[in-house]
Amino acid sequence: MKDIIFDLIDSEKKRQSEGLELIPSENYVSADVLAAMGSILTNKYSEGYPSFEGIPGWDEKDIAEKILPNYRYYGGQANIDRIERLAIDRACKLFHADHANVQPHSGAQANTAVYYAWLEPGDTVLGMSLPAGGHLTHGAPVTLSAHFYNFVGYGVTEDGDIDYDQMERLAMKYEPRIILVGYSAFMKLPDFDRVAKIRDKVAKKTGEEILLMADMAHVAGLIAGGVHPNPLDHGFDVMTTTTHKTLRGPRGGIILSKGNVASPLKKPEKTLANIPILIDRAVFPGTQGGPLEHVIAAKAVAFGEDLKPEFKEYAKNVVENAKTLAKELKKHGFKLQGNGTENHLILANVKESFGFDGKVYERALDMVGLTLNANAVASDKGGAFRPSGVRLGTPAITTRGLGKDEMITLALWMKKVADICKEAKTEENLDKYSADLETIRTEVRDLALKFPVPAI
Ligand code: DSN
Repeated sequence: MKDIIFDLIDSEKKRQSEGLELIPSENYVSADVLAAMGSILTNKYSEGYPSFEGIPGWDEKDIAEKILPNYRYYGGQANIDRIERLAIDRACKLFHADHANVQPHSGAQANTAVYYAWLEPGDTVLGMSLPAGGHLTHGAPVTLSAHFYNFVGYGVTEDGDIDYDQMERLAMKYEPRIILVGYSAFMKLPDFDRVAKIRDKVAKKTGEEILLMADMAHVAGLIAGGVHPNPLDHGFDVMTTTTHKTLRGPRGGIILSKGNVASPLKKPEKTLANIPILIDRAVFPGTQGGPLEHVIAAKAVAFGEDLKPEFKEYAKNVVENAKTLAKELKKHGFKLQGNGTENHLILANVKESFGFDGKVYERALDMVGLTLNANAVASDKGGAFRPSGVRLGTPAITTRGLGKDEMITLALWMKKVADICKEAKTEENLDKYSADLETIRTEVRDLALKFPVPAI
């Protein structure tokens, strides 16, 4: 008998096909990425690494055919080594990195490994605070990162940009060992050069090396597509990212770095030049066991797709769609943090715009087939469970092929749903407006079905 799980997968296929995905951290993978992820590579154990050095002059065909040196703890690695090596090389090419560790199971694992590679317990990290748009793994009190390290948070200015002056003041005062630029709700292009100058100033004062780390999980695809600056081109030592957001790969993480690439067998001195080796050791055996080679294969396939010229067009369209959507929402009275967007993401303060909170709006939009998430805005008084805003973005709908006309329609639907929420005020009352919501639901479904989800 068919396992009920497969019925649920079919229901999820229907939900994805008939709705529009506006969560800015989600996307749709290609059939090839899906095939690699669902392959028999999941049967294999491969703790350790493939060749730890670059293979100068070797192209992808060489890697696929020649014997690679490796250090693994299991036999039978001939194919796995080549797959992982290709993932590493493609990632390095995409982001101009000297080294890539493609084994982290997630973005959180990637960040944890970088901290473990460079910090001692109690060391200070300067990162964006959570209410300003930072990420849980950047020192939120409930996380392991906050338990072991001392996080100091910088904020954003009125216009939604990083408060670089505050960052500099805090860096000079607390002398962090890592300065971290990264976020999950921020819509400006960061000034990486300015951050590098702040690092240099503090390093001059303390005489110590300070690691510059960028967590680019949200915008890695925009960097790969050439529409967002690359921190590794602007003095940063390390960049972490998930692979399933704008990169359109499988769920997972990677760590890219600049520096010497060499065997992770011998413990190197803790210097910035040795960061690639320190990171390899921190991922395995430091914080993870067996790598997920089926996922690494899918990462390699996705990176291959991201290196193609079509991906540049996709990245450009993601940003254009976000800008159009932001402009249309503003016309309808939505107040946006930063007054718009420079990337794929929009943060709308619905409480200030219309008087209801983000949770009511999230629920109402769910009822019409538009999926996004309630999110705190800077200096939010509503707390994590009743935030004042919603966060939305265009990576997934752009993959499906939606463009300018559809952004205008989308903003109009969002305004109609906001008008309903203004009257309903609470989630419980939304059922009273089910007929109005159903009319919009039908329109959303009709449009969504014209733009099929890839690989479904
Ligand atoms: N959960 C991700 C997001 O939605 O932004 C960040 O890890």
